Amino acid sequence: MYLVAGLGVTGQSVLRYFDAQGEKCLAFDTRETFDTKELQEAFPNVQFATGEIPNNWLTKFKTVVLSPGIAKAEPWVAALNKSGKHIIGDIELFARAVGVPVIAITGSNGKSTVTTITGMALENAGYKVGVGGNIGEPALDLLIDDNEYDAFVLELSSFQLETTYSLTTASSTVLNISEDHMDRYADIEDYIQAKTKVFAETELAVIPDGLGEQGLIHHGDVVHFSLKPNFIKTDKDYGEIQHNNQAWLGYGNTPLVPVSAMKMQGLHHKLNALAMMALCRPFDIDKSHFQKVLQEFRGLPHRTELVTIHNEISWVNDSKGTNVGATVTALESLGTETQGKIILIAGGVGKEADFSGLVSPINGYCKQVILFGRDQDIIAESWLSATETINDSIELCKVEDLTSAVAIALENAQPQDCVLFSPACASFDQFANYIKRGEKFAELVEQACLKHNSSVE
Ligand code: UMA
Ligand code: ADP
Repeated sequence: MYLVAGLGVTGQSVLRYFDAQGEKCLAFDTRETFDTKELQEAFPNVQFATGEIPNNWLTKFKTVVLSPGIAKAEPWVAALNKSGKHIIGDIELFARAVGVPVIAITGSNGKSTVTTITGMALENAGYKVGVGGNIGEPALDLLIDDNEYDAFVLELSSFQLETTYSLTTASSTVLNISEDHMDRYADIEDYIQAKTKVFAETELAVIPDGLGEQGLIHHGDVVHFSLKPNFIKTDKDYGEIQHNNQAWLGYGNTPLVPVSAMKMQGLHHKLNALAMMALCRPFDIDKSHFQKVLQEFRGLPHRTELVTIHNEISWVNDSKGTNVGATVTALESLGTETQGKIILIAGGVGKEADFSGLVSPINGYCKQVILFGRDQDIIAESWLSATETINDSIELCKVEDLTSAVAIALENAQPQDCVLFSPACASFDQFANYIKRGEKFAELVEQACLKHNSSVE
């Protein structure tokens, strides 16, 4: 028998999966206040508990299906493990049951974008593709829906990979590594180890230049991608190629997509596109499908998404910028195209990150930084004590919430400036998730601009 631990999006998908398989399970959530009534009605044969695992359950289950939000290091999980229980996650259950090729995508940033465009390219080429995992649709739900998929494209988090042991993939990637979730890992090496587990049983490892391959376990083929000049040496290198006096993305001496045709802008999206094309290599699809997707796809919502241009000021929502690396990318890609200066709004739950990496792009592109949310003091303090500190000319202010942050940005922004909301933090101190946070920002911006219009009239 299984114990399903954590009853959020993942845990509930596990319950549906076991129900569909006729598999018995017990279900548990550490939140004492969690109301199990609805779940009890939906799964009358499952026993539920909250707060603590009842003692008389301990002999009943052999395996714990752990939600990604619960750390394996939690004392009660570690104790179960020590007592001989197996600890697995939803992706392990998926791996044991799946019968068609899987593409797996992890990394610190760009996962959802690459997962989406990879799914689109295969779809465009005529495959029926299930796209899910950390991106939102739980992987197990894809296994039990009524579709007969030819392939799956999964976004996997380091948390999910920690509890996955037998996933075999047609291709997989770790897109990039920058610090994230340091509240869950002893150090960056520990985090890298969780991420690179994705290569363990892959037929094609898609590796960014500079990842550092020492200690990487992979038995399959390897391709690399990079935007460094003259990077391409063999057919297994993906990068930028000059063709007909134009820059193209491609591999070896095969150009696939002209850069000028891409809707998504910025160096990071060129890297995302290269990774996508390399991941599709085992499927041998025509370049016209890559071209179509990259010509049409504008990017996902809440990722450097333009909310509005008002009085020549652009307001950009990058609520999915939940770590330092993502915000650095957003500052660098918008900074080079903004004629004025950037006002950065950031803050929230810092996940014990090192925020000093933001100082240099802030000094390069910003005129003001507005911090809000739980860890604003920690962030400001880390900038003051960093080797390189924020220039005196840049105003640093701290406010309680996003409403005040938008009001201050509105007062200070001038024509040609860009107000960038890229928190570099998780949202759960003040919002349910990054989507709600991004929606709130867009709503506040619309209101602020309307108010500003009526005061000017
Ligand atoms: N819980 C406990 N005890 C704990 C912690 C959590 O019982 O100590 C319970 C909570 O009470 C809740 C459940 O576990 O009932 C929450 O589950 P969860 O935190 O594992 O999250 P899910 O709702 O299952 O959503 C997860 C991913 N969330 C996390 O990994 C934190 C979602 O990614 C993912 O979309 C979903 O599975 C489907 O696969 C979100 C995310 O923030 C977007 N991911 C992180 C990221 O992208 O950086 C990794
Ligand atoms: P993830 O699913 O890994 O969080 P997303 O595709 O949702 O990635 O993008 C999240 C943020 O990361 C975006 O807001 C963007 O600014 C940044 N980003 C996207 N792709 C890359 C990349 N290849 N390298 C660095 N940052 C990126």
